[in-house]
Amino acid sequence: MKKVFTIILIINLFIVSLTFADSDKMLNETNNHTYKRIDQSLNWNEAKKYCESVGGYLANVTTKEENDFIFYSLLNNDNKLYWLGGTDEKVEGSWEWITGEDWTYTNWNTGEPNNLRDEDSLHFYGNKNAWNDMRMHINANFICEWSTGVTISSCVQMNESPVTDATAMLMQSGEIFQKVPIDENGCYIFYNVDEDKDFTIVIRRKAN
Ligand SMILES: [Ca+2]
Ligand SMILES: [Ca+2]
Ligand SMILES: [Ca+2]
Repeated sequence: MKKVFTIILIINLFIVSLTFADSDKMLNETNNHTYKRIDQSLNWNEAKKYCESVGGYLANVTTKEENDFIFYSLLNNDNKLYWLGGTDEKVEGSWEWITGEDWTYTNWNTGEPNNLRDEDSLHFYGNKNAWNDMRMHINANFICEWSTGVTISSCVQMNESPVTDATAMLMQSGEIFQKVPIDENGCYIFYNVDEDKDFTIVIRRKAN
């Protein structure tokens, strides 16, 4: 009886290790950004948070070169789906990258985006060099990206709660460089901050 149990355990361990076979962190020499394929099945918001927790962001694909690097160097020609950092959650049909980079290059599959039953987040097909919009709560694997800039992630403590009506602003020479909402936990994230420049972070809360 003990022998049988041992064999089953080994088989189970083998399956688990196959499921979590993330790629290596790969450097794209044309933009000096690094990327990693994460083979964990998470919904879009969880995948976004995962990348941020390791100092990066859900990949933003702004050129054909970057798109093809991800498809040919990181994806496995499998039938899985891979989240990218694009969304039209705020305004239906108005797609944007989570880093605020310009939404100009696209690689939609034929007939996409079709917003079928309210699809607001972007994924790559593992076996087709094309994108599709999919509902945010569906679980998929994903691609994290790291740029040469630093990502600043922080949470603010305010006396009163909630803090969801607040905005964090990255200011330089009196001008706003990035503006991001503060989430339900009081946290904000600035992407691709140039660490050689002085900057100030201003938390602004809407007046009641
Ligand atoms: Ca990118
Ligand atoms: Ca949509
Ligand atoms: Ca779709």
